Amino acid sequence: MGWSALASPTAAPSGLGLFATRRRAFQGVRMADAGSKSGRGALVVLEGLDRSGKSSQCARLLSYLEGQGCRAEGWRFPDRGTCVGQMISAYLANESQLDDRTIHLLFSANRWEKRALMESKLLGGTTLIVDRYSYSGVAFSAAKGLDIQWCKAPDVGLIAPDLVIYLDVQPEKAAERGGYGGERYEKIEFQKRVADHYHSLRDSTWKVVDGSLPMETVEEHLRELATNCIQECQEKPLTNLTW
Ligand code: NYM
Ligand code: MG
Repeated sequence: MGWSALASPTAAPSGLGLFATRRRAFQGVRMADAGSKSGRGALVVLEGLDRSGKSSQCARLLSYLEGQGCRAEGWRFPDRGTCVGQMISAYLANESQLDDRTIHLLFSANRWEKRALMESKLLGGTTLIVDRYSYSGVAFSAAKGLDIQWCKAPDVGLIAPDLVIYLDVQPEKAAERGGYGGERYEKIEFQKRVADHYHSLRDSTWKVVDGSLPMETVEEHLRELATNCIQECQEKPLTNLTW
């Protein structure tokens, strides 16, 4: 409700001119990266409702960055490849039942088990484009009625993102996009509550992109945001999430 969208049809970047500027800026990133051992990677997080386009945009952004010679990896949470991730996956597929607080803590544990690797990748100069992070953890669990402060607590001490991009799509619109996949939480009434919680989690540092714009327009905004972020945080220390 009333989020000021960064990307609107009237505010769309003016095509090639702006993009050429960004491209030059990005070459600056590469040169600085090559010349300085201390240049770290950026932690860029995409958040949004189910079917908001995050996964497609993460993939597009990643291949763009790689094409620019930037060392980058695509990550996602939940990471279903770990033992904890498999428990989460079974729960989401309705193959197992878990208490609401238990599954919340498993989602958090799934981020904690990747924290050390995340830190070493970032410090080693690799940018991580991450599809969902702690904000999903809080928004989805709080939408079930769990206390927000309780939901935030287990993620204190994870690495703080350098950039959070929220792909803003109305729950009704998201539901129209090829339907939901049948996993737990993929119901419009639930997604509306999730959207309300995302709204209250958001602070002034978040970049909200109108996810209902054409894919290419969204992609261009993400390129610009990520490029700026990578450039700006190279010399900044990593910080921990404190909420
Ligand atoms: N989800 C995701 C949570 O409930 N808590 C979390 O901490 C995270 C990371 O899992 N509906 C929910 C959001 C999604 C579902 O995510 C699976 P995806 O991006 O569809 O694989
Ligand atoms: Mg999903």
